[in-house]
Amino acid sequence: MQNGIHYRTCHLCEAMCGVAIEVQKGKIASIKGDEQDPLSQGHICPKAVALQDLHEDPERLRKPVRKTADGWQEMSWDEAFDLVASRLHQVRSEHGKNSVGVYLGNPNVHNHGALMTTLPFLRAIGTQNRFSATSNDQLPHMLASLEMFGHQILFPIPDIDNTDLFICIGANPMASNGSLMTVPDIRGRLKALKQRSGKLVVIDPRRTETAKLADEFHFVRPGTDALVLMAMVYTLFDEKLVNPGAAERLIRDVDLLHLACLSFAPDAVAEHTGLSAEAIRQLARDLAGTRKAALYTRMGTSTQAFGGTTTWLAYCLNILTGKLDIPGGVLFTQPAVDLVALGAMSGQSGHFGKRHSRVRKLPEFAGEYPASTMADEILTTGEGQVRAFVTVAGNPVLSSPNGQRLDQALEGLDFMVSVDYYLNETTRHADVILPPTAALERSHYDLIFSLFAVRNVAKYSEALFEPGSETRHDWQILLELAHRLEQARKGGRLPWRAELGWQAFKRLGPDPILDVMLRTGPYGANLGKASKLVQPALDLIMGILPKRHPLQSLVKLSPLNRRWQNLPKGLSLSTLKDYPSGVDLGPLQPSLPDRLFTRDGKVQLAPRRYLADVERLKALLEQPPSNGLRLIGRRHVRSNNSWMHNSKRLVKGKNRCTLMIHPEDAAKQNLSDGKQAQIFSGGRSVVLPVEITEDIMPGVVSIPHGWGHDRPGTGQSVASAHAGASINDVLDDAEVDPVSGTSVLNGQVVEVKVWQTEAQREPA
Ligand SMILES: Nc1nc2c(c(=O)[nH]1)N[C@H]1C(S)=C(S)[C@@H](COP(=O)(O)OP(=O)(O)OC[C@H]3O[C@@H](n4cnc5c(=O)[nH]c(N)nc54)[C@H](O)[C@@H]3O)O[C@H]1N2
Ligand SMILES: Nc1nc2c(c(=O)[nH]1)N[C@H]1C(S)=C(S)[C@@H](COP(=O)(O)OP(=O)(O)OC[C@H]3O[C@@H](n4cnc5c(=O)[nH]c(N)nc54)[C@H](O)[C@@H]3O)O[C@H]1N2
Ligand code: SF4
Ligand SMILES: [Mo]
Repeated sequence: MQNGIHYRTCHLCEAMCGVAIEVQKGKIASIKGDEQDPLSQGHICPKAVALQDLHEDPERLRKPVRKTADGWQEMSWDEAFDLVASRLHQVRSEHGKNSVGVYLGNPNVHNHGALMTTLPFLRAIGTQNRFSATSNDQLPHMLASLEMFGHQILFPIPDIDNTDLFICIGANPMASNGSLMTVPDIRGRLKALKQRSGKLVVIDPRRTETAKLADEFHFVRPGTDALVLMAMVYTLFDEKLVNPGAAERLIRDVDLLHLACLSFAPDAVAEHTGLSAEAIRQLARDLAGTRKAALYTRMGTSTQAFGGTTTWLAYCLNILTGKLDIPGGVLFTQPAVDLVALGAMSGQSGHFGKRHSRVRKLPEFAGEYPASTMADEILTTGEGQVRAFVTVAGNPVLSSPNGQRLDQALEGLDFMVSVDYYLNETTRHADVILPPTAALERSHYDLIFSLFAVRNVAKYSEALFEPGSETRHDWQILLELAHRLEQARKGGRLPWRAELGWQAFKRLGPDPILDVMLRTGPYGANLGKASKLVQPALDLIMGILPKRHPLQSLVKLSPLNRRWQNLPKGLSLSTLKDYPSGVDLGPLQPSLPDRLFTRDGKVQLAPRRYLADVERLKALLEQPPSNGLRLIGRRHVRSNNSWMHNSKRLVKGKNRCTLMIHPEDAAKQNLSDGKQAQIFSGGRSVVLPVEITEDIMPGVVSIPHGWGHDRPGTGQSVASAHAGASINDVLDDAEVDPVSGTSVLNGQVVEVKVWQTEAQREPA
């Protein structure tokens, strides 16, 4: 593009804000919010302008590079693909397919091309040693969705625009812009909540940016939310407030949940949690007594010792009080590309614990082992040891617990390749780095985040800049590697039919597939008058067929789905191109029982694996509340996980990578503001400046994640100049939530002391 305004979706976080990028003479002149975007209506956060920094960053890799004795050397794509495929194949031939490990990072889910080629790529590698950011993140939500609703990506989304009570636990959307709740302009939406006399309640160990807007705020001790939620369940039964409303006939095992909560009266849990018994009872009463209400939990309650059970209980509370599937409560979305229905149709609604990891016997989830055990699988010798590794859009050295151990593990590999455009803490261990095109050089459609949006919307953005002839998209890289690996395994050319498939995808790319998905999706082809004839016949057939017949799901997924007939039809790639700011498909709507994928068509309120965890929760009650300091994480609106710190505009200003500590705890250790503190756990430690604040609960300290850019051999000079330290260098990878296998990133016990330099410790 030479001159003009380009409309697209910002792909940096989950909020899907519409941006208007002004281009002059082939360069970005400005980036503003797109007022016409139906979801974000002009809102953007400070990160949006960094889209330009990312695009123009001279340190962003643009050609494949190989590590040599004389440093990194550029190579051609053909050489790079040959080298990578032959080395991976060699390791696989010598040591078996599980000797290759793969880690998929977060930006993959913001990239429809990469998403469509991940499966063939993983299949071609054939390993069981797969890992991703999921187990450092939303796994407990996926597990609860799978166990309770029968589908791992069917999430109940808070209808924040219509609710009258929003209870936000372990999430800070004012910094994160929401997660498993795509909600641009959370500030505006919370303001609107107040204007209609609604109420915001926040429960968090830190008085966060979101808490500062709350009508009611409670400190909670890290890792004890499950006690609070159990006591709320107890109160509902005790005070006869259970009323699932219309969903009642769809729920099973209410009595089992009742039995499970009996040991958790508010008076029994209060001291452990930091909330008073009366506050807990009142929360339960408010939730039950407000018709339109939504209780929402996220990172702080998911990546902690009771991540699985806490997330389950949060879902239960919404169900017991009749919030599931009602406007203003929590609802399932109906996106234009319905990955939920597509997944179910192809038998991919999810699985858990089908096999266990070699070293620590941790359960797989959706075919992946917990990221916490990545280093074990690389470092522990024996049959099945990981000797070659692939990372795609991930920086696990900074994002997974015990990063330094992972650092060592990656350094000892026989071969490593990273698909990434930065030379960072993880990719510096690679033998070859394959850099994809920049985001503005490719088209964009949010396959995943449309599933979480607080309104149904669809938006397609074309590439803003022509990719250079020497660059490759993520999907091209993954597809090419997959193809070569398949060929290597088969010892030559593939059968012609298979070959034809590869060639077709290579030529066409992901967008024609997206087009087919849109056209055959619930807002797809407009049948016009024909539907008058087709529909009654179809209704008859559907009435006769068993509920779980494949044809049922096919119709539900398709434009024949009656529920959506009053909405605009005829979505395709070309219609979306006519609406560059996106198409509004309306507010979230009730969808039960159609949208349930459980075997008996019911919501499972008390799955066994959660009931089995109740004993562990009881044991927590028997321990005295610990007096060690509990370490938690945090996010800041000008940062994005580990990879946006090379933008000067984002890192400028005061250092945000600090240790937050309450004045009482600081005094005990003689720490003062700005002084360096050392944070210990096991043999691990980091050093950070102290930030004393009353906003954090006594007994709790906080460090943001994604920092620690002082490791040698990286190629991000701005990030290195604002290095900070990595919280994951302190966190123990041995701690996982036993229910789900999720890493415990919040609530581990640490010690904090004044940092004594070597010189101070041993005076000469
Ligand atoms: N202690 C602690 N740890 C955490 C968290 C926490 O709260 N506390 N949060 C966790 C969460 S929620 C997440 S999602 C993870 C994130 O963890 P990861 O996904 O491992 O890491 P990111 O920091 O997102 O790094 C993304 C990488 O992808 C590269 N990249 C960016 N865009 C693209 C692209 O389009 N294509 C390709 N090929 N590469 C790209 C970047 O250069 C960078 O190397 O961190 C987790 N770790
Ligand atoms: N600016 C910015 N935005 C982002 C990201 C980013 O790095 N920066 N990352 C994106 C990603 S990948 C994700 S997954 C989302 C995450 O989005 P959020 O879930 O909103 O993430 P956080 O801001 O980390 O909020 C977690 C909160 O949990 C609290 N907490 C910690 N431990 C506990 C506990 O035991 N109990 C309770 N109740 N609370 C606890 C913390 O104090 C913190 O306020 O954000 C996304 N958006
Ligand atoms: S909140 Fe910021 S980073 Fe997230 S999508 Fe919107 S503009 Fe982009
Ligand atoms: Mo995440």
